[in-house]
Amino acid sequence: MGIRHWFKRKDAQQASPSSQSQQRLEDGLNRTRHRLWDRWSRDSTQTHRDEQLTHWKTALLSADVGPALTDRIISNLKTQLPQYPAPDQTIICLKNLLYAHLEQYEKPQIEQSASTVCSILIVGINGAGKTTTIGKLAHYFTQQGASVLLAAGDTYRAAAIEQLKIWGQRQSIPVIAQTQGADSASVIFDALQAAQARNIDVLLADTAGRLHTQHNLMQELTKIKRVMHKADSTAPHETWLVLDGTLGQNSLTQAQEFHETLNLTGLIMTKLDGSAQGGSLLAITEHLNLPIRFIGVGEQTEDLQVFNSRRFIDALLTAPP
Ligand SMILES: Nc1nc2c(ncn2[C@@H]2O[C@H](COP(=O)(O)OP(=O)(O)O)[C@@H](O)[C@H]2O)c(=O)[nH]1
Ligand SMILES: [Mg+2]
Repeated sequence: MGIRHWFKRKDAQQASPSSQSQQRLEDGLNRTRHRLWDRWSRDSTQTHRDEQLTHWKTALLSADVGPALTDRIISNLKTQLPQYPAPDQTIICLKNLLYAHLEQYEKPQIEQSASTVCSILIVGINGAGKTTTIGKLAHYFTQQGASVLLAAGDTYRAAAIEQLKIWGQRQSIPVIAQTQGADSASVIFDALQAAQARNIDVLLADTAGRLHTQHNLMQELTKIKRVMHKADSTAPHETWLVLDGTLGQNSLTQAQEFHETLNLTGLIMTKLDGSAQGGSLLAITEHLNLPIRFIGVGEQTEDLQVFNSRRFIDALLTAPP
């Protein structure tokens, strides 16, 4: 019985970034980069360390990195830098500290027996980007050589079912759906059984958006997990929360509550292309201690990237044009 390493298959597309996708990441993070780099001058070689650090402190806070992490980074910089560091030295030091922080939240692998369907449950609030992300993930896994099946578990709106079907049709990927108002857990249960019968590699299950404060709707998600478990005692293998990057750290409480109820195994942050607060990704990882699996940097199929901490920091700390 083999073990699957979805993100590291030998025959898969190389995970190492092309310069094109790094460019896309930089472009996506443009707003956050402007926040970080605003008023920074590379020519200020004679600027005292403290003055440079005042700049970076304000910059990190305005990019929503959060006060606790920002303070820690700044006080570490203070001990590491000479009194008059070259601005580039400051940036290299800053990058290294941020790498060290973020690296631990990178987990680019799912390890699982190859004989079972890898079932991934996608949850989050309305409009976070769940359905779109599932469409992009379907593409990603297909590129990795996996067969994929989608479950239209958002049964609240007919449009949501339709939206997922369109993603499926575009990529010739089967979608298991019922009609609007159907029981979400039973749609996902049927889909999991279908995936087992068809020997599918990856099941991606969509769910309706909900707020962490809506108790009954949160309970519905635990029911979905329970029902999946009936079809496969190891399912769901992953439960990923999709976070809207434009909300910055405002997502924190929401994420904590989802984690408490569902025991999440990862996060996906979307809309980093529309956010000036991409730094919140750093703060949120720290508070939740959960890996970031993917990030979304646009609405197209290819605007989803396996999260790579170094690439993310490099893109953030590349001055905007
Ligand atoms: N700019 C941008 N828009 C996104 C991204 N991901 C999703 N969206 C858009 O966000 C909106 C809501 O997405 P949807 O998948 O329907 O959210 P859901 O309610 O969580 O399923 C749609 O207009 C998507 O095109 C992203 O990474 N970047
Ligand atoms: Mg949706």
